[in-house]
Amino acid sequence: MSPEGPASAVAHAIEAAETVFIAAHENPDGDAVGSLLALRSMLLRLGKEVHAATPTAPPERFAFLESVEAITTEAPAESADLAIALDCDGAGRLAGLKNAVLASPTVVDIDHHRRESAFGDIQYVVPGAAATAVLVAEVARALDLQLTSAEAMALYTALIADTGGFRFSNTSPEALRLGADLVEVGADPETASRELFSVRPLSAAHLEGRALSSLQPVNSQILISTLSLADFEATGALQEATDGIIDSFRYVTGVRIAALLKESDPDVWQVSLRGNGVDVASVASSFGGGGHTYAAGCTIEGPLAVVRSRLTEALEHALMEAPDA
Ligand SMILES: [Mn+2]
Repeated sequence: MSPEGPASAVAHAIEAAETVFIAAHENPDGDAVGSLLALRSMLLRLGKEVHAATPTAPPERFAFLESVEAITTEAPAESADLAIALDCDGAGRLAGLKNAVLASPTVVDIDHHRRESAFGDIQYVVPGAAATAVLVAEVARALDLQLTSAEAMALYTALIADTGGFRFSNTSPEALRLGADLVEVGADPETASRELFSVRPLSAAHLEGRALSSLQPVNSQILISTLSLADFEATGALQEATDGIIDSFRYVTGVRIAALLKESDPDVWQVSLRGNGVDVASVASSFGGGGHTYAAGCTIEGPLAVVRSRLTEALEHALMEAPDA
């Protein structure tokens, strides 16, 4: 690692490369897409040949971001000089792109998730950072690049995605200062918040209605909502329409753990967890998932009743371990 710190080490690796493959995690969220687009634009301005990809395509909601259509789901035909993975808590999150990323002569891991081990030759992993976007902004600084308004918009979108619009506990002075800097160089906060958090099809509103009517308390502190494939079929909503639904019941009075189970394939349940002062990352990782202390996720397979009871047991255990509210 260079003595100036990991952002400079990343900058040097970028300067030394001609071709760069940048990738973010599957089911890319705002931080993944925004960080990827900003870094892509920065690299293009430096004259690099850039290939930007996510293992699964960015959701339609990100269409307002410039050049989002340039993100492919394919690995580059030829190995790039440098590969940079963004916002991945482990190389496994690169799914189908993992081998192509790891095949590059130099691999950089830029991320802010809490996890066991980093990967790659250069690790710029700061679990305390509010978003990967914060680290990408540091790389811009290390490269001496002034951000364009499109880059600022992409990073601002990433920042509000991971801080819930500057509402979550990761809303640090650093995150707020970066937000201000990004608005100063052209990010549009109203458009970013509206497109990211509010605009949605009617089918998504109907799906949220089903999620809320299915709310079942396990006890006074654990609340579980379930959306089956039948719910998606009946409403016509897409899988990604569940974004944000869990936050609409997370703060029901007295609740310390909220869980949303959504069926992505028959008997395959994508579990989102939110803890109010309760570590849910450990629950997610016990099922092979991961995430942040108070916002994590995992996949559990099996019939709903079995999945629910396994999850409930783990959640009750996490609650027992947690400090009193
Ligand atoms: Mn992130």
